[in-house]
Amino acid sequence: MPIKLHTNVEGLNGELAIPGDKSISHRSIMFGAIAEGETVVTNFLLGEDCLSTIDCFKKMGVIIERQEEKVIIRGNGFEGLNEPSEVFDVGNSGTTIRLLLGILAGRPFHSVLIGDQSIGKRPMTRVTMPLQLFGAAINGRKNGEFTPLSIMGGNLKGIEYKLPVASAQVKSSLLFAGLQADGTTTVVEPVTTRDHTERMIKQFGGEVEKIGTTIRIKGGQKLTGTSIHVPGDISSAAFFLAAGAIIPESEIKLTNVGLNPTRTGIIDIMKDMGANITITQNIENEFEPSGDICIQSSALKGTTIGGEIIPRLIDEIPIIALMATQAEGVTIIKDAHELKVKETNRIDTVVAELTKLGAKIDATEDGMIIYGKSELTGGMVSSHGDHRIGMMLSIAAALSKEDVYLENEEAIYVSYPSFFDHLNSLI
Ligand code: SPQ
Repeated sequence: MPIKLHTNVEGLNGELAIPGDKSISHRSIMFGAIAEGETVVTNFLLGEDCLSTIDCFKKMGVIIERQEEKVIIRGNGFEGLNEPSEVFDVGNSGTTIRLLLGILAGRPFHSVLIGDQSIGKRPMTRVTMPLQLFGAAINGRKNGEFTPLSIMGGNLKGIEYKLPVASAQVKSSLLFAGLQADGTTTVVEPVTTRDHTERMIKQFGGEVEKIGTTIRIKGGQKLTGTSIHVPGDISSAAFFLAAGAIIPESEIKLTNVGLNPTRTGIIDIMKDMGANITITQNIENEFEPSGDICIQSSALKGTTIGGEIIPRLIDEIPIIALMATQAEGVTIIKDAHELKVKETNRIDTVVAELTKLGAKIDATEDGMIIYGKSELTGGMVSSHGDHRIGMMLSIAAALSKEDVYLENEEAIYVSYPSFFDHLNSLI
């Protein structure tokens, strides 16, 4: 059943504590499980994707206790992972399946991985092919490209690998395999991507060397359990940053948001577009920087987004596209082919759904062109099962004077279960 969204909103005002970062939450469980001793995670994201990660590690016998957003993992090293008697179901989570494959690549047992319909369409050869070079045996539908996948790991040898696509998931998967391989593994990225895995290796007492876009890791390292405080997810904050910028008479404060420089492309672009944004950095934290962000509505202008900034804002492109519909002039988004292989083809879904609401927007081969400023109208829109599309459309509806209905709103719960409560609290 479609839900009726809030429309004709006259200003969003108030303060929000943004829930924990999804990328960091996944990794905290994975590293907690392969480290030795107890890991305590606070402000863990209770989104469905991260709960899928917990479920997979429980199936390998790892003891994981959860009290609300606090999670305790009792790790016993890589050797503490046992052959699962059940299939791993990663649900909608690309991060879970790709990073888990890197861990399983080094384990001398058999496992099978499946996910939902969207996962069944996402490319896996980008991970399975280099993991096979390490020595893992992996099979899957269409020559290993799609789920269901099966893997038999063990006896890995370090590799040198140049990533053909800028992907933090592929890089992280190879680093997990590298930790279990004989010798050194070298991964070269075409462009720097989010570095939460590298930061977390150090937080767990491991070593990883990074020179420019080259990352080296030695196999056989022992990691030790630690404490992880997960900062708020800047990709979730992005919906309220954009809403605050484009809904007139808005003023919103977002507290304790992750400000890792590999994730803050949205802030750079918003400043470039003329957004009234103020950041107060928390006391410098070597693990993951964070701070408070204030946004006030202001006039925006179009811009061009492409090149090295793309991996720093890849998940924010749907909401940036909406912002661009409210900016004066043309916005061009290019070099963003990767959007085609996310939970949906995000070039197609953004263009189709915003067009339904009256935006002027064209799809291109590697992005989109948005012509501002357009008045948004009512209609029936769909998340297409993609959380970021669902949240973007909920903010778009707030600008419309007519009724807007959203199909498949439940997709939002994979990364932001309290999204609608937070939106309502600002109206
Ligand atoms: O986990 P999933 O489904 O791949 O989630 C997405 C998202 O929008 O939340 C992508 F669709 O985020 C990815 C991100 O796009 C999370 C991620 C990570 O945690 O390492 C890295 C990015 O993907 P990639 O393919 O560029 O490595």
